[in-house]
Amino acid sequence: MTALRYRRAALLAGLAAMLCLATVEAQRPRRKGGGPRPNRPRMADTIKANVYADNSFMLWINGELVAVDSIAFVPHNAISVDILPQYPMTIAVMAKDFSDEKTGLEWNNTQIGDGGFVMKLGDGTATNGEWKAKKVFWGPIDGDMENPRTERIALPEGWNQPDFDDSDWGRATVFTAEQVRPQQPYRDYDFAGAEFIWSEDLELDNTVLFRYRVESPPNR
Ligand SMILES: [Ca+2]
Ligand SMILES: [Ca+2]
Repeated sequence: MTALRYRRAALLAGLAAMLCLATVEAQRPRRKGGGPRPNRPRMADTIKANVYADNSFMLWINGELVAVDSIAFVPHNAISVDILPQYPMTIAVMAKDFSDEKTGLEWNNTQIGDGGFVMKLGDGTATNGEWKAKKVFWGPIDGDMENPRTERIALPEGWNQPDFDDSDWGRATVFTAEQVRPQQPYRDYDFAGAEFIWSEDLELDNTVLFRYRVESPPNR
């Protein structure tokens, strides 16, 4: 091969390589606005949230609804969902003891039912007396089953959002498992270290809001 031929062949090979690189580059998916690709959340980044409520609940994480108890009344089911934690993390829960809207009673107005809520996250966060609680529906007032009356207050605006000011809410009251008497699904999931909470009255407070803020991953 002459020197000229050799240089021409090298030039062609170089051009082909550049063309190939350009094609690969053109095929690479691009993000709008360019810039480095953000780290996509992976399943490995998620943690389990185990939740049990007597009788039902809705759960918001950082202002987004992530779980709704699919069975409103009986049986009391436990739910385990994957959530993507981002800290600081605000947990907001609406928990409901099943009760008639007008009387606060259950089972065709024949008895006063009780509530109870427990939750444990894979990062170690668990319900306890540090959580904030606010009752928004309660009755029968004074436990009066002869003349049952209930009271309800409007949900505070933005109560389930991270920036909501819950400083005037009280702390949750802790109850023992013996008091709440959870059904079997409670024992099918890991709730070790988590405590049953409610507002002050396990029987008469029927709809309760909870809030808890996790500043950083407790396990790390
Ligand atoms: Ca009740
Ligand atoms: Ca109940």
